[in-house]
Amino acid sequence: ALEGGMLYPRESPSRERKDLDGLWSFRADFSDGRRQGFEQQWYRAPLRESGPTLDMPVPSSFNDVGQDRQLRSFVGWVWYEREATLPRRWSQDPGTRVVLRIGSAHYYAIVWVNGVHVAEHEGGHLPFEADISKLVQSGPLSSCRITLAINNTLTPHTLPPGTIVYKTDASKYPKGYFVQNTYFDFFNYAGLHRPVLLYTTPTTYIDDITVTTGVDQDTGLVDYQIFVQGSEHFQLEVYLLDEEGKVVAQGTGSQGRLQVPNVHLWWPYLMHEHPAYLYSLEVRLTAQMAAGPVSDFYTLPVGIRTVAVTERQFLINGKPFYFHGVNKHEDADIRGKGFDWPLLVKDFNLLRWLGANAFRTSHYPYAEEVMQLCDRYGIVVIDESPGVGIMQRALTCCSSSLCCSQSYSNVSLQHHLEVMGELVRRDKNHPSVVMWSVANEPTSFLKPAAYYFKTLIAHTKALDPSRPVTFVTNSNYEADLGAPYVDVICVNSYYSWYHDYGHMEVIQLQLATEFENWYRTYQKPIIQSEYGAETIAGFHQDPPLMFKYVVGELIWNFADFMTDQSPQRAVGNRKGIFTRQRQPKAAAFLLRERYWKLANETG
Ligand code: BDP
Repeated sequence: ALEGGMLYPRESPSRERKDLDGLWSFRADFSDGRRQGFEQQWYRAPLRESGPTLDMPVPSSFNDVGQDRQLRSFVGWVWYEREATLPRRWSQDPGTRVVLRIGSAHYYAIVWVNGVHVAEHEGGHLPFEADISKLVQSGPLSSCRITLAINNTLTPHTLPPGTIVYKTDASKYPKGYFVQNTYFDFFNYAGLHRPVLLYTTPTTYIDDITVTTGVDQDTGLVDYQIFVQGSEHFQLEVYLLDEEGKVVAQGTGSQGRLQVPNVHLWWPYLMHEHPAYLYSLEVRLTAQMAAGPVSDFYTLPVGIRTVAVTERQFLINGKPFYFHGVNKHEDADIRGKGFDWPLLVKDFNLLRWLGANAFRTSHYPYAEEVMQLCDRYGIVVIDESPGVGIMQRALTCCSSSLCCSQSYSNVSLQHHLEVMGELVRRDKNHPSVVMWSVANEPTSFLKPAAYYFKTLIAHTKALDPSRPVTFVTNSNYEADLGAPYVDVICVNSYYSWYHDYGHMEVIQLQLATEFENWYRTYQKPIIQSEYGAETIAGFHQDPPLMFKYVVGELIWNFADFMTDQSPQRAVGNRKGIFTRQRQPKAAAFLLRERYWKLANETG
């Protein structure tokens, strides 16, 4: 899954894009074992020929759009299909490369075009592609049929992990009865959650670009590396344009350093009067092919900034940065985890209203469009992998440590390494991303956690030496075996919420002890990466910066969100400072006061 680049599909003089969002045909495979679709090869002919279909909007989770309880909690294979009509030049010009791109399909996906298998992908939160040029150019067809089979089953080796438990007691459960257990606190929405599209490039094309930036006095430094596919004989020119469209630096070749005099740095939005400054890196490729010259153009937004961590501080452009923000979810009524522009813009407007300068993508990578908006709005991001609920002592799956050891097994680790590879490849060029989080609340006090997190964090740092790496812990400072390897300690705690219920008077003492213990042990800056909204009253009377080494606080959670049903969760998790419909609760007004105060003091 890691061959080649994963540049966001942008139109350019050499590239076209065709969005395939809208209504798709859909069917869930309710057969025993869920294999009927494969046995009957539903991808061979239009889906309506093998049985009834539903209209399914894309992007959206399939769970909440219908009235069918069975579909809402369906576990297994669902099938999506639609026809795409192609411009003739795509299907007739052998110099055109046609790519099918799926923004995300939760969780495991198999893709066919005109009945031919073209791609498979594991993991629900990252994009994948298939080059379908040969297929669309092989016949007289000017349309193609795209079929996806998507399976939302979570196992000890998926990210996030889960378990399937068969209930065999015939006096209590029907034959073949099973449940999907998960070890995280949000609903396992599934389907085509993000845009699906087709795009073109020439057959010799810009496949990937990696940019890292630095600053030397007034000069910005942009180190670039460009990967080209399709030919070994090509020329590359790169131009860096400022916001007025003026060329401020240029270079040639696959790699190099651009120097930008009087640089405008990318700043978080509260730290500068002209924050979030974005240059454009225009890459122009020319190649001599047998059929004649070929050119490809790609433009990448570039923010020039530095990130560094010291013993007590988190520095952006050399200045101490204090995270005052939120944890989010991709979650809303009806569409579930489906990408939605109005919701996205509303959320960013709310973040600004709140005075929040940062969020963590709890607990999985968010849509690429979200990351682009963070770059443009100057919102700082801790970019989290889907490593949530790793090796929870699963009560229902085992009384022994069987599934626990599976989640820290080599198979799981290998997949986690690959997911970090896909995440870094997708998000490496976003100036808003200042830190990677490899996991949330793993059982990092268990023995195998040491090797697991050492390996995972070292791997992530090797992929991207320019950013700090962390995971978010709720283990005790003495017991945590992953903490030695992180750059910033991120701790979740729910004082007077999950223990000492309601005793807000002990929060200050417990918080102080916890921070001091962590700092004494590791001499690393600390972020309070979660705390319950209901305890905010206890927080807001504290002096804003009690501890010099605490570099941030991210409230749990931005908005109410859906969870599985359980006695503790009345239609979802209600710790949002906004309702699920994005109306502020009283806590939002309190937090707003605190954040704007912090903004005035720290930026
Ligand atoms: C934390 C988890 C988060 C939960 C939250 C809660 O990281 O996913 O939703 O607790 O209990 O432990 O509300």
